[in-house]
This record gives sequence, C-alpha cells and structure tokens, in this order.
Amino acid sequence: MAKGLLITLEGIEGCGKSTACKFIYEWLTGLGLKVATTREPGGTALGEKVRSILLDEISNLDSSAELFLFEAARAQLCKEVLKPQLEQGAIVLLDRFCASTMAYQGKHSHNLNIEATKSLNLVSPYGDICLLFDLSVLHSRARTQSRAKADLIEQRSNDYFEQVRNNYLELAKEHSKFIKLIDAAQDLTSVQKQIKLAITPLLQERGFIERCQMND
Ligand code: T5A
Repeated sequence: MAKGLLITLEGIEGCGKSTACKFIYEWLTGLGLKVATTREPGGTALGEKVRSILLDEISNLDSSAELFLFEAARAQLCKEVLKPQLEQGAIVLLDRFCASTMAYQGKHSHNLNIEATKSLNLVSPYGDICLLFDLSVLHSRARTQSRAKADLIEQRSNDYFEQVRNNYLELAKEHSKFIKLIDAAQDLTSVQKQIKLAITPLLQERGFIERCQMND
C-alpha cells in the first residue's frame, strides 16, 4: 500500500481546481508536510504533448481515440510521477484523474481507469480523497469567458457540460466515501473552509497531523 496520500481535484471548467490546488499546497507545506502537485492531462513530457493534441490541435478526434489518449497520458503519469511520489510518502495534489474520464468520456471508461491505476495500489480510482468542485454550467461559463481563447473541449456545448456535471454528481452519490462535494459557487473563504473540513479527518486518520507535530 502506498505510504503517501493522493488528493484529486475534479469538476467542470473554471470550477476552481487550480486555485484550490495552490491553497492546499500552501496550507499543507506550511504545516511542514511534503507535497507534490501535478495535473492531467499533463505532468510528464508525454502527458503535456497529449494535452496539446487533445486541447489545442486535433478537433475531429474519434471518441475512442480521445479516451485512449487520456488513458495513455494517465499510465505515464502513474509510472513517472504518482507511484514514486506516493512511495516516498508525499501528499500528491492531482488536478483531474479518473473521475474526469468517467464524467467527460463516459462511464464505459471505468475498466480502463482501474487498469491504468493498478500499480498505485489505490483503494479507489478517485484517490484517497476526491474533492468535487460543483458549479453550474452558467457559472462555469461566466468564470471562463474572459479567457483569450477557449480550448477544444471548452468549445463544447452547454448540454455537453450539463451531462458532465450530472455524471460527476452521480459518481459522488455512488462513491460518497471517497468523493466529497464542495460548493464551488461560494466565495473563496467559504470554499477554503469546506476544503479543510473535507481533508483534515483523513490527514488525522493517516497520521499526517502527527508527522507535522513531530516536525515542529
Ligand atoms: N479531460 C481531462 C477529459 O475530458 N478527460 C480526462 O480524463 C481528463 C483528465 C483539461 C481538460 O481535459 C478534459 C477536461 C478539461 O476540459 P484543465 O486545464 O484541467 O483541462 O481544465 P479546466 O477545468 O478548464 O481548468 P481551468 O483552469 O479552466 O479550471 P479550474 O482550475 O477549475 O479553475 P481556476 O482555479 O483556474 O478558476 C477559474 C477562475 O475562477 C476564479 C479564479 O480566480 C479564476 O479566475 N475562481 C473563483 N471566483 C470566485 N469564487 C471562487 N470560489 C473562485 N474559485 C476560482
């Protein structure tokens, strides 16, 4: 079993994952814990190339080709980054993981996700805990519209993103032990409070709070 802790962050476009990642990083490193951050697709040379193909370069991808590209990037990230970091006892903050594939590419991707993550010995394909930043599609659009250019996935319809959001909410209901819902429409202070409430019990249960007291 991995000695570290995998915290995944999920949700539709502009829901606040990257902002939350920075906050959690500062909070946990401030406590003296070892923290690594990474993202999907990305986090490795292969993953970053796949990210460009998927988000910026090829607009007429077959849906299976799209799914396999996300999975290829994930397999490489597991081997190069997640496995070594978790074995070294780090807390890994991962911006998107298997739940993204299930929400965006559909639930048929489930078995592939399990395969890609086997080497990590995870209890669940969502990591030790998954923070799902729930936001309405309208709210999401309002947050992302100021960007210079929407990427190929962001250009998809509101109906598509309604479906993605519903897929996430269904996953959260089915796997409530691992997936914790964050109301991402709240202001930053409230979101940060929700994050701390969700993560702290796990840090205590897994002995991380003890470790920081020892580091004092
Ligand atoms: N994808 C990915 C798949 O289809 N399948 C897969 O298997 C995987 C892994 C990845 C794309 O790939 C798809 C999903 C995605 O389309 P990405 O860069 O991860 O791309 O995707 P995005 O979600 O688009 O990343 P964003 O940077 O857009 O969103 P974030 O990180 O969720 O949002 P963030 O933190 O940048 O915040 C957006 C804005 O809102 C403000 C921030 O300041 C920022 O301006 N904000 C708030 N404002 C008010 N109140 C709050 N509480 C706020 N929190 C943030």
